Amino acid sequence: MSSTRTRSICFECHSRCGVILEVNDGRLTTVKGDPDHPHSHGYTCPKGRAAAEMIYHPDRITTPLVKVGGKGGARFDATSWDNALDIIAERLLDSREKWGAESVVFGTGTTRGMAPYLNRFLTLFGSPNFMAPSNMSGGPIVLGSAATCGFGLVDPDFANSTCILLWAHNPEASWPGLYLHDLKEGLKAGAKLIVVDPRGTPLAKKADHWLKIRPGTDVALLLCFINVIIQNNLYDHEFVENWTTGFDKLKEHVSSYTPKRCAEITWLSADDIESAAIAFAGSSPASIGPGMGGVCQANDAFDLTRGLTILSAITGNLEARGGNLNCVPPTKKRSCYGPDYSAYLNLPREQAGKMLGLERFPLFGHIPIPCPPQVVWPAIETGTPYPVKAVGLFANNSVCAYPNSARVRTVLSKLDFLFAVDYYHTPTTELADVILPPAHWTERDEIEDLLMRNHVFAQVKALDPVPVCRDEKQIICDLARKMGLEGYWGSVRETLDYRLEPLGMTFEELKQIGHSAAPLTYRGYEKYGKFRTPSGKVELCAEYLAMLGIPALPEFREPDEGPASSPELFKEYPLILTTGGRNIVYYHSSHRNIASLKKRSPDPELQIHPQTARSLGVKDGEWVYLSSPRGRVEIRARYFSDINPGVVHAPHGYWYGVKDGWQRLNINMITNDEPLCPVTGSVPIKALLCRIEKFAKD
Ligand SMILES: Nc1nc2c(c(=O)[nH]1)N[C@H]1C(S)=C(S)[C@@H](COP(=O)(O)OP(=O)(O)OC[C@H]3O[C@@H](n4cnc5c(=O)[nH]c(N)nc54)[C@H](O)[C@@H]3O)O[C@H]1N2
Ligand SMILES: Nc1nc2c(c(=O)[nH]1)N[C@H]1C(S)=C(S)[C@@H](COP(=O)(O)OP(=O)(O)OC[C@H]3O[C@@H](n4cnc5c(=O)[nH]c(N)nc54)[C@H](O)[C@@H]3O)O[C@H]1N2
Ligand code: SF4
Ligand SMILES: [Mo]
Repeated sequence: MSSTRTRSICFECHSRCGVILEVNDGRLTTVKGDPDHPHSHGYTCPKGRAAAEMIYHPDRITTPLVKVGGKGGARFDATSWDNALDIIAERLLDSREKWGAESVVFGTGTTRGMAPYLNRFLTLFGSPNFMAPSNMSGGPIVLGSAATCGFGLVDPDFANSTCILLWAHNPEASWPGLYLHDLKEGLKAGAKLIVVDPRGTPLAKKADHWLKIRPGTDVALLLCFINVIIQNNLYDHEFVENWTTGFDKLKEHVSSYTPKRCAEITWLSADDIESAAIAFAGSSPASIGPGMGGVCQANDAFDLTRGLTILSAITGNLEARGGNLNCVPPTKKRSCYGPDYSAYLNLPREQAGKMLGLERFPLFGHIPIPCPPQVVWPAIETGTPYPVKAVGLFANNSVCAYPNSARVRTVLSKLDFLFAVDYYHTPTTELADVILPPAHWTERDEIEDLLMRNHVFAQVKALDPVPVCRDEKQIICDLARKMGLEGYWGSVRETLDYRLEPLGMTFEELKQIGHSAAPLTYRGYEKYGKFRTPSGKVELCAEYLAMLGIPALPEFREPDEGPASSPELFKEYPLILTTGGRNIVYYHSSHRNIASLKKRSPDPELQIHPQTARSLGVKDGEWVYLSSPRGRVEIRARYFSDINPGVVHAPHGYWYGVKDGWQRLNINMITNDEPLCPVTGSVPIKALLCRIEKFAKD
């Protein structure tokens, strides 16, 4: 028997834990934690440990497939790679010929590594349209903080902090491998913990201050925090004086957000708000862990992420040890979303200017993020501002992942051509004309530098792909060759070596050492004499934004659907709905077919206060309908006391194992894809209205 142990990193979620992959006779047998990994320190979760179940799952797609019987057909036939890629090449070239290169969109879901390769492909092909859910994920943080201080507020230094503020962030479920070790180190050393979350997560319940906020009112709370800090003279005078602009305007702007007023808006108590704000500003250094879900899925996501950056700045924590760091991976401009690839930045100006969403969200022109799916839909539906006819989706289950699923499904069905790359059949691949089977992460080489602080890691192939699955980088290299895209890489090795060039290292060399880190820098602005913003300072009041039609100061707006802004609707739908709090055993709609994971969380469960449930005659564990003005889904009520009686929480991603599950169990059937945040295009899926209807289910 031949056995190997390969050190790699897990790609089942963003944490990218270090793992040791044990392979016996060519089959993956065990996934163990790598104790030497600098972030995860040996940690693994059930998803990572279930990798073998995923690879050898009977549902895995193991051959390219083409749809039989035209668009509406339900059957797929096996075909060769050559034929499948020929079809795709022909259809994409045909679309470019008839409608222009911009009529072709490539999309990914949450990052599974393909962004640089797809962007480079699009650049050579001529389309500026790379679509991803960044607008409801990391995009608003990047836009809000980069617009304020020139870098993304994504690297809290929890381990060295004396106060940790988790704002809409539950890393125990969502980022255990990346943040938990440091978080625990910080808490062990005595750091205070503040959690802003409508739900009593285990971390919230452990916190010194848990602010059980009304969903969607975060900006009001943040402006009040800033007000309290200024009024109590707890801000960092020296930093504010030397490194910020517009402090007086900010001071004036937040002055009306008194704890009393803010308490009414947020359903918190004035004392709790005040004491949490004072605890944060009174501790130095203090760090902020901004969630991506709660913070980036709101109509005022930009104001919220700007506000968080301002909070960090005026308390002197930006780029401070124990505060929020400015980390650059060693790959620099060739990092995952680096400017060396971006189709938007590398296309000729006129073609780049056609990027969908650019007109509506002009800040994207300065801080590029991918096209939000919601701006691609009208181009498919009505040809506005121009027709999109062909889409390729890599690792994305649009139908279940994106709000207003019914619309998403109709939109994708209207395309002339759709191809999808996925391990398994999903409600999205069902709509495709061609499906391609990718290699699993254990079956491929890759590098990872996104959100890895100042590191780049080698993901190392531990076994050959299940026949005839193929590394997606190879798929895209093959497609580029067939389409005659000159200048595209010829092989996987070339793509990786290119990305590693700034390190002066090849992939073979990185593989030997596992990872490489750039030096950490603190207060880099002192060395450079400026922040990377138009004024060179932290833009507390960002006058330059006004030129793009964006308010210079963060503003609170009530969620568009809610007791304050739609009181009539509130009478019919009297509960506030927040969705998508993460579940450790699943990644979005993925993993639903994996038995060891499914048994831990078989059904979608609505977290509801027992008092509310009882008043509706709903028992713990009972199946009910959850309705919104957009429709209804089936869900199991689960009593949960650590939530406001007026608020319920529903998970996302359920669809598998039930006939028409994408309609019946998928919460995005009742979420909304409008109105979008006017600056970031974020979607309002954390603060909606709903009601519960009884039904009997056997
Ligand atoms: N209501 C609600 N909806 C939400 C959210 C929420 O909080 N609430 N969160 C949103 C957020 S933040 C995001 S980022 C999106 C995520 O949306 P998606 O990224 O689309 O997430 P998934 O549903 O996991 O779909 C990914 C698909 O990729 C496949 N896959 C996994 N790994 C690979 C791979 O390596 N290669 C290929 N080709 N395929 C692979 C999986 O089998 C799965 O079918 O969902 C969003 N949806
Ligand atoms: N296991 C697992 N891990 C994941 C994912 C996954 O699907 N599964 N998805 C990954 C992706 S793509 C993303 S973007 C990240 C998201 O990462 P995070 O944003 O950290 O997601 P959560 O851990 O769910 O934390 C969000 C918290 O916000 C709270 N919340 C809901 N509404 C509001 C509100 O209006 N205000 C405030 N203050 N809080 C609110 C929720 O109750 C929840 O506890 O997770 C990543 N990690
Ligand atoms: S937390 Fe789990 S799924 Fe995510 S990288 Fe670590 S082991 Fe993999
Ligand atoms: Mo995300």
